[in-house]
Amino acid sequence: MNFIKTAIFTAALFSAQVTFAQFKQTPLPYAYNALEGSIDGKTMDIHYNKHAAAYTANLNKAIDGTPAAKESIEEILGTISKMPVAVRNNGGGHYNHELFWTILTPNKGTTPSPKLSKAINETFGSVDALKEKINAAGASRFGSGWAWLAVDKDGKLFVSSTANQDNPLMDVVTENGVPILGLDVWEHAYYLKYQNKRADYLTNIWEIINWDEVSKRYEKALKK
Ligand code: MN3
Repeated sequence: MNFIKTAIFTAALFSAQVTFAQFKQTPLPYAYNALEGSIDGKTMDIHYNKHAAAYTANLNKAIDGTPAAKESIEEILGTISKMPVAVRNNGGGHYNHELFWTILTPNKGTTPSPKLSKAINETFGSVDALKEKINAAGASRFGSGWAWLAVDKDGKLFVSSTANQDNPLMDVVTENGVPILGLDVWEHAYYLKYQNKRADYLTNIWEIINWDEVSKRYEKALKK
């Protein structure tokens, strides 16, 4: 009898979890230790399975039974000023990490597409100048946050930084646009390997940037 009760309870609990799991984590497209040299395997494991997983789960809880449960993540973030703070923090956390995993790769030596390369050179002078600008934005972010390369409504590239889990899609930030590259500068992204040396983490991460993915996102952002 107890067994049956437990089985029914477990089934009910499982189906309840499934019904409100609106957003899911995309499987990591490489092994946890594939980025060693720039980011260690233990950091990737904890970052993906604990930190990022919690944002996704808590976003689903925060929107359960609300109109936001039927919206895309981009729609939610675009009207975030009208949402509870839990949706802002966890919705941003979900979106930002889903982007972050894809713009990293173990395949070293990818380069910006000719079109993105031209836009980078016109806007920042060179890819190296862009890296410096993003790293400066990330290094000077006090506390936790992100450094971004994004495309504004006129199709122009810009670099910005946001606090906590905010991002350029949100209607609460001053520099709005579509992010195409985002660097996580929360301590949880680098502390095990780098401790207080955020600048070293930011230097080494360029070895594993997936320029193919950033270029794809650039093309997509231009069409919006
Ligand atoms: Mn993070």
